[in-house]
Amino acid sequence: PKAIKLQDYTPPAFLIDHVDLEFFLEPEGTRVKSLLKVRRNPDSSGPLHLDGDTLELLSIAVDGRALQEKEYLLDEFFLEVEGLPDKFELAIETRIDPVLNTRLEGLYLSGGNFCTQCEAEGFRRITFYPDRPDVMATYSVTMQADEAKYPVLLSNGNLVSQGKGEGGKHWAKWHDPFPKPCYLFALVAGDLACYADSYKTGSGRDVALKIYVQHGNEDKCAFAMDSLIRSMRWDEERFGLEYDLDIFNIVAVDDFNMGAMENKSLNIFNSKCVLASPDTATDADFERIEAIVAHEYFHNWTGNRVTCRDWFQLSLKEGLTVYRDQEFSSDMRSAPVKRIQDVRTLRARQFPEDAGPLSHPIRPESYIEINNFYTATVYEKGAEVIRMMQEILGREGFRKGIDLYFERHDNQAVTCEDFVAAMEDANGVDLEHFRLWYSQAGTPDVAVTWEYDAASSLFTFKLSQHTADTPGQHNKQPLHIPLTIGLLGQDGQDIPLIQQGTNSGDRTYSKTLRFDCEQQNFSFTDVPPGAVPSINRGFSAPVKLSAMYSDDELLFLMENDSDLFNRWEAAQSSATRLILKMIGEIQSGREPQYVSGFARALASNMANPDLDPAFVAQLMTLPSISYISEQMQVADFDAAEKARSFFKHAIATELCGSLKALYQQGVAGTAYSPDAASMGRRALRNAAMDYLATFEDDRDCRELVVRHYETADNMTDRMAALALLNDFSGAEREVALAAFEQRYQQDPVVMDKWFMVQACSRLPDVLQRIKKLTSHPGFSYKNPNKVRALVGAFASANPVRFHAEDGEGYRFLADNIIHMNAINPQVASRILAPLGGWRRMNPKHQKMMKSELKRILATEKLSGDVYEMASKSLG
Ligand code: DPP
Ligand code: ZN
Repeated sequence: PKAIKLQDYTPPAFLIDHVDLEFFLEPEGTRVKSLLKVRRNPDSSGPLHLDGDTLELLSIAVDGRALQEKEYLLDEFFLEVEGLPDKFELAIETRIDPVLNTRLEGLYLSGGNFCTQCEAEGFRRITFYPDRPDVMATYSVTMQADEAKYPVLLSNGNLVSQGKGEGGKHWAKWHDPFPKPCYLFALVAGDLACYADSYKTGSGRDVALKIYVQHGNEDKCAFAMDSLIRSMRWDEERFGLEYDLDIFNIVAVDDFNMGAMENKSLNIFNSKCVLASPDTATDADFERIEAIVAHEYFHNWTGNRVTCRDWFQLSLKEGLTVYRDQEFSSDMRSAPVKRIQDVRTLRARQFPEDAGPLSHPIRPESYIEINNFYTATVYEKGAEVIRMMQEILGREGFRKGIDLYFERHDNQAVTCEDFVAAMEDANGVDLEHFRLWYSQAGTPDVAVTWEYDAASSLFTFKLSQHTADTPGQHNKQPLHIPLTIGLLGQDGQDIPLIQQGTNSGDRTYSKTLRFDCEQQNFSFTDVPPGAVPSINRGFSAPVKLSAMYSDDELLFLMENDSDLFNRWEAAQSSATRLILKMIGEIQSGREPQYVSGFARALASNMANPDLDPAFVAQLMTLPSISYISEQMQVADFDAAEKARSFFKHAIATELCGSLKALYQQGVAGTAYSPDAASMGRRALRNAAMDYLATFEDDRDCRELVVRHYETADNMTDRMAALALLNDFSGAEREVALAAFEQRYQQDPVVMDKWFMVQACSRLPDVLQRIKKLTSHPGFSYKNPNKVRALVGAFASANPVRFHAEDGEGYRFLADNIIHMNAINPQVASRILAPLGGWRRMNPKHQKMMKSELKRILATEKLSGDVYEMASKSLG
């Protein structure tokens, strides 16, 4: 397979103004008639190039005249026509087989219903078309199907007309007045229940809101609907962006490669990202649903009204839209807790990606398969880059930039460069240096030391930055890093910051430094002795920080920092440091040593009535084994697991009394509600239980967890207990898992949790159990959620067992990737990344992992998706 390069971009030779599609829907053999209004692009030249994949061409005609075979060039993946007039109508008829479509790209069947997924390049599996985002057209779509089997017929835009056909068929015609690229096309035909509501926009437009789900799931739509309405209001208030059509539809399907898709006015969702009830969804699920509903809705402006010129610009819409959904969730819930969660995700997914063989800039320069670039880097780091611009320009300045962006580019397909230019022009600033974040990969290492001169009361930060080489990128430049800092006095209070050489008029307690050289100093005057710096407050920049804190200074920040993010950060740094030390002791055969300062600082936060329980729960959650292992030269997951468990148990022993009290306080029963305060209380109580469960050999504690499971009146509590029981080696585990299965076997969304929790068990026989589960009646290789829950979770979230000494974990993953390659290459390639982690393992494991990668690469009919991931991972 060949790489596609950003530098090779050329505008399309022909543009399309309008698309008229007609579908005759049948599971085996759907006919698609397409009528295109085409005109030559004055800015380009060449033949008309139409993409096509797995299509049977039935006919092609230009201005009503059928073309002979010698008049066009038909290849496996395209159709080209030369010698065309400047303006013409092109009629094409194709045949496709939705029932055979297991890749879930293009038109396929899920639960017997027709649905589509066209981003990034699925439309070419429906009809011949210039399948690239810079060709934008208006669409009319008519579909005809059996009325009894498919009573609901949906597409983008407004319903224009509908009627009955012959032989039990009916039809509907939809029209979307907004020009769009074909990746935003969608069609749904099926037997679905509808949950309806409405919304009045700021300017008075009435919008009908509908969520379509399988019959029986109507009672699980209320929260998604509420999230949608709050998103619509929020986007008006925060960004002045109103919805632009009279209908907004969401359809939930069980078989879906992604979380959800922002097709114009017809969002299609993975059902796990829509359906929620207290009995079936955890608090984390509720939060995720709220965020994804918002994300897809926000795409209506950032993505749909203004879209990407080419797929290298993916972060233009994804980074920006993730940033917007993060801000929304932050306003709906606790801002510091949201920031902590987002940084956890960034560190768990993006930092390792950027430090490994798949590292790429947020605007990649080449790809083999674009589906491989829906990455944490493009999404989450992309959002961080947008956040930094807001940090630099201020909230109002950022809003001015957004306004100008839409003023200039509405209904256009543009580039990341256009976005940054709008930010610059609206604010009269120069972001030339900042732009490097778009093209330079890798996480910068920022080292901070400081000096205090008592005689002059001068406190000096000494900053240095370095970004390590990444594949294909060497000798990195220093970046423009907005680094927000503060200073705490010995009393724990913030000290006013007076930067040397600047007007000391404004009293501020946090300041964003423009750190844009390899080494730079920043001095502050009138600082009393003993001040402790707080650095990268709110995680103002996505960097790896090393600062010369003493152990006591970290604990001091953990107890006192007014910036709650950094208070949490201090706890994470402190715990990481302690656990790494214990790992060293375990590796050299000694007993790990426990120091109690951390527990005392934790206890003081637990006892602080001014703190949000959701925040305290975050503070109590120790860094993951994966995160800890990433701080080691050579990963040792066994030792990391032992050290972390030892540490947790020691904290639990020291704080046993307060943990039990915290747990008891939380019991007071109120009806379940998914609001932030109730979630926080549950999180805190479950965090306390998590520590108490480390007394695994104590009967009372085992019983506490069992009782927690049995008496839970919501999924959050039930899953919290099940996750703990799942690691117990006694009968309790089997009893609980069986009860759960019994209760939820009819609900595929909930059964994903059941598969996943088992895939993540610490018990030594976990792989045997997983293999058995692949033949469970609820499991299917054709359902991406199931593959991700069982196989994906094992490889990415159970490092201790995945990296088992005998290499069986690697072999299992490779077997599954090879198997999935033939069914659904996108899913196969998405679960491959853990094998690329070989560089950080010991020589024995390196060898085993590399040999599995080689085995994958030797597979016959290897997809471009898997080829790209495996070859890059092997290096
Ligand atoms: N559906 C994916 C998302 O919304 C791709 N656009 O991010
Ligand atoms: Zn998106």
